Amino acid sequence: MKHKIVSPTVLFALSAIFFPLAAAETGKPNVVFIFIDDMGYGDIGPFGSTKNKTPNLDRMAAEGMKLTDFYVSATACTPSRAALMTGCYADRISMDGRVCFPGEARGLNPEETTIAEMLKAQGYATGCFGKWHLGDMPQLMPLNHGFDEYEGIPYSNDMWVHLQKRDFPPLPWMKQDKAVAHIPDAPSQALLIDAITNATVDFIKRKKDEAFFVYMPHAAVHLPRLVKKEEGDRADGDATRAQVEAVDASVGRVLETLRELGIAENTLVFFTSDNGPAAGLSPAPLRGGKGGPRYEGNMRMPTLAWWPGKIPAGSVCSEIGRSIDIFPTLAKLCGGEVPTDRIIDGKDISSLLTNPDAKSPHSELYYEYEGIRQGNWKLVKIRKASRLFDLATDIGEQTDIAAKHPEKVAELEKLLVEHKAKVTSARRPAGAVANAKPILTEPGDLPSLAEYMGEANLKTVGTIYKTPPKKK
Ligand SMILES: [Ca+2]
Repeated sequence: MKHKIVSPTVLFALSAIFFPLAAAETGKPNVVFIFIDDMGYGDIGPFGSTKNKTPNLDRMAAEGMKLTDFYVSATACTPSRAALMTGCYADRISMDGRVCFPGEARGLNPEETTIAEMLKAQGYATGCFGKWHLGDMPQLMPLNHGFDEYEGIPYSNDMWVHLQKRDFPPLPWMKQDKAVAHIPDAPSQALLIDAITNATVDFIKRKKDEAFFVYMPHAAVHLPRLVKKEEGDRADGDATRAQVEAVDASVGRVLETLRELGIAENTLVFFTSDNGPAAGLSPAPLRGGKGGPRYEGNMRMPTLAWWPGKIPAGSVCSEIGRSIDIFPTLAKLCGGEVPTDRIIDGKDISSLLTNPDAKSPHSELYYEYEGIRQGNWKLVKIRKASRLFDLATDIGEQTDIAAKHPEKVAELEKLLVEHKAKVTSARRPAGAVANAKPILTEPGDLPSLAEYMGEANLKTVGTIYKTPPKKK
């Protein structure tokens, strides 16, 4: 049994299990958090893309808020997700560094408290639909981290049989704790966006009369990028553009479902990405990409928040917000409790969403241990050397002004060293599971996801291999 934090709201939570109340009746908002994989700052219309057509995200921004200075806490899937789920730096909970692999013993520690557990204690129905990637052993999966329902892939869609030079087990499509299909082919990859959206919409429809939390981590736009032929055709055969546009359509379906059910005004929807852009995607006008040095484009994400009637329509927030702030922010908005028996790094930024004059609680922002922002000063470490930029005049981090401002460099370096010392001196362990093994060793009689969805003959556009396009 997992340790549960005893709270005065337990009675309420228990009563909510037997007498579920719609969000409108409880005064607590529903929450849908949409987390895209590897999408860059410049990939959607509201953030300046002219290549990708994203009418649904354009509308979401027009009806809600664009957050221009919202950051994730890491530059790869696993640490970024661990930080979001717990409100803690990935390093704090030993989920930094490399990503989780199939059948690995390591994952998000069940002793940590996730957003789902925090909201479940408040009577929320909780669902996770999409790519988890915080450990694939049962003890580490969503059902043991506060989610009532789970459907999706347990780790990245490139950890599959077609990734050359690696011997991966069959990639399962999970429903609750069982593999119900697997992903061996292009049609199954091309259906991931639909499958995740179908599960999300179905959950929202079933839970419309309760307060609910949906975590929707899309597998897109991570390589391999495969799309349905009609999606590819609409994007002139460009599978990357087609995937971004399919993600846009998915967001449109979710928002339309909320409108049709009459619960839009009581639902907070976030849209952001888990790290900087992978090959073929865009950080514009920022510098950076997935992994690599901590330039803005590596960790500043295209972020939207939508809550009709609560978040001012067409608003722009340029205050610093962080993915680790989502946990305490939702605790504030939904009446939940932030654990007090351990360090939680995130801070409540709920006022930024509803008050145009609100200021960020962050005087400094840290890019893991490789960078720091203070106001418009940005220091980034490149092979141990410090580069300094003025983001007010140089958002693309092109002109290093470290030599002109040695005192600012010294001040920021000192803060960065102190930050690292503070986090590393109070790290908690990752989860570790004995006798870890892959979920599937052979597909056996399992259908492919395409067969499972009745689309075995689906035509696709894109390539099944991971090999990224050559840089121009
Ligand atoms: Ca990612």
